Amino acid sequence: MSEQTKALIVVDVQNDFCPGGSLAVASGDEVVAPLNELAKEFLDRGEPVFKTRDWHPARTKHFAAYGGTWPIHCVQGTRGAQFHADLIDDPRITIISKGTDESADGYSGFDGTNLAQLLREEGVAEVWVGGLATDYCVKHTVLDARREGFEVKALADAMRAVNLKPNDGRQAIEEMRDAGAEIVGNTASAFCLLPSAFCFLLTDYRHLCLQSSLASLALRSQIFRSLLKGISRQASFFTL
Ligand code: VGL
Ligand code: ZN
Repeated sequence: MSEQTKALIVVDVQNDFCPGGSLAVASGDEVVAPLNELAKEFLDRGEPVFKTRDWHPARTKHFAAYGGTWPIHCVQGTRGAQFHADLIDDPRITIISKGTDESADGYSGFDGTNLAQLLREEGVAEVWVGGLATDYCVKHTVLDARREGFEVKALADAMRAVNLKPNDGRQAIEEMRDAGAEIVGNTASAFCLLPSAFCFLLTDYRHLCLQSSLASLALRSQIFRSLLKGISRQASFFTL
């Protein structure tokens, strides 16, 4: 359990990436609850929380209409670019706008922003990253965080993939791990030989205990009992 200063980075939990949005990620809205929980814990401990937002000009080579890959999404000032209505909103959270350059994709929260500088100013050594989408903005944010010298925990339960190709999410997790990010949460169970429900339980348990560095034995056993009740819900792993 490291005691270095941590920050939480919540990547692009915006309407256009959630069900009903123009670039909807399957089950994208499922990241809201776990990220809200974590954000509250970070804020309670006085640790910094950042929310990035994809914040494109109306005309950018990022969009298929202008030679890029994607349908129009997250145009500055539109409803689609707003954060999901249930995502935590708090004056202590710093919003990082990215993807504002009309000649670049701007997937990473570090690309063309002052995020690295802000993290260093706050003495942050380790970032926890989740959000949307695993195979694009989360992945690029994680890889840049490693390049910038931060320790990274990638929150597998609190991210979802676009999966233009079916394995993209899985592959993105591998790339993040290869770059030195620690993958916490359910994805670890993909390499576990125990029956899957049991793996989910154990990886989730480990994850939750990691989250609460002060977790007493009593709190841990409480967490364990509540996880036992929630095993069936863990099937969401397969949609990652
Ligand atoms: C993203 C595709 C296009 C993301 C942003 O937030 O992952 N994906 N723009
Ligand atoms: Zn975009």
